[in-house]
Amino acid sequence: HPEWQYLDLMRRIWTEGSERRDRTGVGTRSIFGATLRYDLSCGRMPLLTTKRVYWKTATREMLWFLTGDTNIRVLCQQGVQIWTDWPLDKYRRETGEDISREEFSDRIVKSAEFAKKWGDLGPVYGKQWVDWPTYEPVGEGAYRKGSGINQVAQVIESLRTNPGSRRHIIEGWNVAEVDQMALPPCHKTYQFHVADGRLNCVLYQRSCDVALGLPFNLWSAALLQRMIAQQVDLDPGEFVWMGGDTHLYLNHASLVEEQLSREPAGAPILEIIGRPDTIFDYRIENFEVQDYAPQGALKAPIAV
Ligand code: DHF
Ligand code: TMP
Repeated sequence: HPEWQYLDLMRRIWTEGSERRDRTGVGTRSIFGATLRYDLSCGRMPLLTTKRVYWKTATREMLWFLTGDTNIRVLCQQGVQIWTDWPLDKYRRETGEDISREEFSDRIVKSAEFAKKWGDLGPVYGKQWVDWPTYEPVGEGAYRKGSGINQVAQVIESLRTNPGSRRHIIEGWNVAEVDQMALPPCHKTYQFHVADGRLNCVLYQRSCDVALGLPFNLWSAALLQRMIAQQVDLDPGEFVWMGGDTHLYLNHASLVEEQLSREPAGAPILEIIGRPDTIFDYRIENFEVQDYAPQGALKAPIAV
């Protein structure tokens, strides 16, 4: 079962990882450099069965990236709270107000003005993917903003017109702007590849929270690969995940021990209903998962 790769990685980090202090102060066990490979043929997806993964939440996040939006308001409106903790942390630090996550999210939804002031994550994934900033010289060392680059649209165009290219890349790591981001991109580089009529994808993730982030990241990247494959009329091929600092937070011990006592079972299938006109027209209703009977959800605190 392909999921043993995930469980083996988790076990290896937990038993052999180096203990390191990290930005959040929580502490991790970590290894540097890891690879996972999944065959996406016949609708198969890297969706974990040893715990329930909220694939609709991850899907809504991916669709939000594709709109270019970087404000959490649209996520909060859909009840998706996976990005709320970071703006909330900033709000608490800057105002000193002791506000719950629920109330903060409500205020983001109720007031466009509040959301504008407090809900933006900076130029994160969405912005870089579909509107990478450019600058044009206007003489005497001065520059003005040029029109942004839509990397996703360009990759789809290059896959159609020049499938043999080795330059099908979507890059999130804008060196000039990382310091304006609430979190610099973790899943930072996607590369696509066409061989034998199939679309393959490599994702490079510089930093990976194996217990909470990785289950979402695997699903989301494979989802992006499936949507792009549909748009360029190729079958989905292999998805290869590569991690840099691949870690488990020390406060995830009970999740890790419970999950490592479970065994994977079943092969969930993603069906894409219909064929939207462009990569930017997919809606949550276009996705249906079959044969997904996961074991129970596992809760753990997220390091902010
Ligand atoms: N920081 C850290 N420390 N780890 C992360 O995985 C992470 N991921 C981010 C932003 N910052 C991060 C964006 N993605 C959850 C999953 C993915 C995600 C953020 C949060 C999460 O909390 N998952 C829980 C709850 C899911 C839900 O609320 O629907 C889970 O049990 O999977
Ligand atoms: P860092 O910026 O100090 O590396 O912290 C980011 C943390 O968030 C780290 O634990 C990795 C985790 N993370 C994921 O695993 N996947 C994601 O998609 C995101 C946004 C973060």
